[in-house]
Amino acid sequence: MKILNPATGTEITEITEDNRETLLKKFETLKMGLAGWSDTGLNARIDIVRKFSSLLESEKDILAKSLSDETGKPLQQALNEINGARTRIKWLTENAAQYLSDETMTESADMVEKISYEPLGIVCNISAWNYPWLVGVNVWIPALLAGNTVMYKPSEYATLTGLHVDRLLKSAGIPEPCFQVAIGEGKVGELLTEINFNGFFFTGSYSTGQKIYNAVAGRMIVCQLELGGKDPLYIADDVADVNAVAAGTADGAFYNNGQSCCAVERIYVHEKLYDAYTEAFLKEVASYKIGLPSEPGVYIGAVTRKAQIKLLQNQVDDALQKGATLAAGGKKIEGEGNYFEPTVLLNVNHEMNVMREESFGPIIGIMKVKDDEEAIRLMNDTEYGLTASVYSSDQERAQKILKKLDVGTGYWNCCDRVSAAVPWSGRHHSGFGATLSHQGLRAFTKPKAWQLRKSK
Ligand code: TXE
Repeated sequence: MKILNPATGTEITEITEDNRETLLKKFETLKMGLAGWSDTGLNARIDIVRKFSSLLESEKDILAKSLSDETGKPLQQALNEINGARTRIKWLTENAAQYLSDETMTESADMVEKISYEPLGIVCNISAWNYPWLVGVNVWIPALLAGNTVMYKPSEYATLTGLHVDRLLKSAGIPEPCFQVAIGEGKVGELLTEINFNGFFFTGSYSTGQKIYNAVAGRMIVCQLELGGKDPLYIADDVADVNAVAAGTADGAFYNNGQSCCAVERIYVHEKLYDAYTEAFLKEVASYKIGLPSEPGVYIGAVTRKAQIKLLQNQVDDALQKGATLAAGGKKIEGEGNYFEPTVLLNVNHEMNVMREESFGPIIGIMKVKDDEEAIRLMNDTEYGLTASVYSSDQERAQKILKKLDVGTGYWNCCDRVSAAVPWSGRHHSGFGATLSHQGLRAFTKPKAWQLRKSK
């Protein structure tokens, strides 16, 4: 398998993909590691994971460069990702003892009722490329803390990062048979779904999530899916500082080239502020530096997958054909690498694909609405349900709107952010199950109820 640099189109290296035989061998290895790892005390596991986090700190420049080279992400954003991964690991390690230890629920003179959290066993994590460190940490860190062994399949667009993960986990003290990496494209993922894992944790697109869910459905095992989104954002008519809000929300749409599961994908603006907001938004977008990910100050790097350029162009063409106005960008940037201009479409509506299909790129539609009710109706008009955001100076008004939205995360005066302290979960085509928070720690366990009578 060739690893290409999406910013230059050049080959970085070539790596041998796994096949059915090598995957089965790795699975057998993980089986051998399970008993020893789950018997290792929780405190010892936490110590190893903390060591891993300090290795990330000491190698962050090497890791960021490698991530930037294989995904086209600006170097600074790659560094931010590694720092962000360390913040998540900190929360998970600080809270693991509280949420993974036995809990006594009732205790009387002769009876104790408690819960213990046992590892699921050997779990498989098939993962995405857009934030390989962050979405990876969400899964393999709590899985390992809880005593599972893990098969990690990084995306074929983040293979080098996957190999760094493996190397650094082992350097930190994770025993060889407790963590294995599966290398390859979609067909390797497909082969993994045929293997008898005790749980599947997938991060990626809706269509692949659906295939994986179908493939493992008959086996009565845990299957958790973190999928895409078409996340809406509403600007109410009472925001105080339109310029600051326009800059912050443009960042929510264009950071990482819009390739974030919780990127702002459609914007609704109250008619009273529409002109002022769009003017400030366009000014902000015009200020973005586009260029090689390694160049200082670059904000828009390369789009990771070449095929996405065609999807973005189709969305623009479809919108223009149906009456949208092109206010910025609109096409591929000619030359080496997968570059697409940061694109803003106005006068959009829900007949257009750009307001309904995930774009996963540097493109946004902005639509005028007359009141909160119209905004709520349009924000809910989607097959996805990951996040939604409301900007208003009135918390009560914002929360009233957010309560009516069928999403896993509601943001007030912020967007495109993930915190380890609260669950990360989708609804509908955005998937189900949760990572992060206490729920995400326990997602890799099966509860055992203990009913213990002290005397007969
Ligand atoms: O997904 P793909 P990508 C979402 C994001 C977007 C998608 C982008 O919104 O929709 O992920 O990630 C493997 N059987 N999120 O392009 O193509 C493939 O090799 C088994 C959501 O990577 O679905 C890769 O390793 N596996 C999010 C992985 O599946 C298969 C956070 C994902 O590939 C397979 C981040 C098959 N048939 C991104 N085909 C959230 N909600 O938290 C491919 N794969």
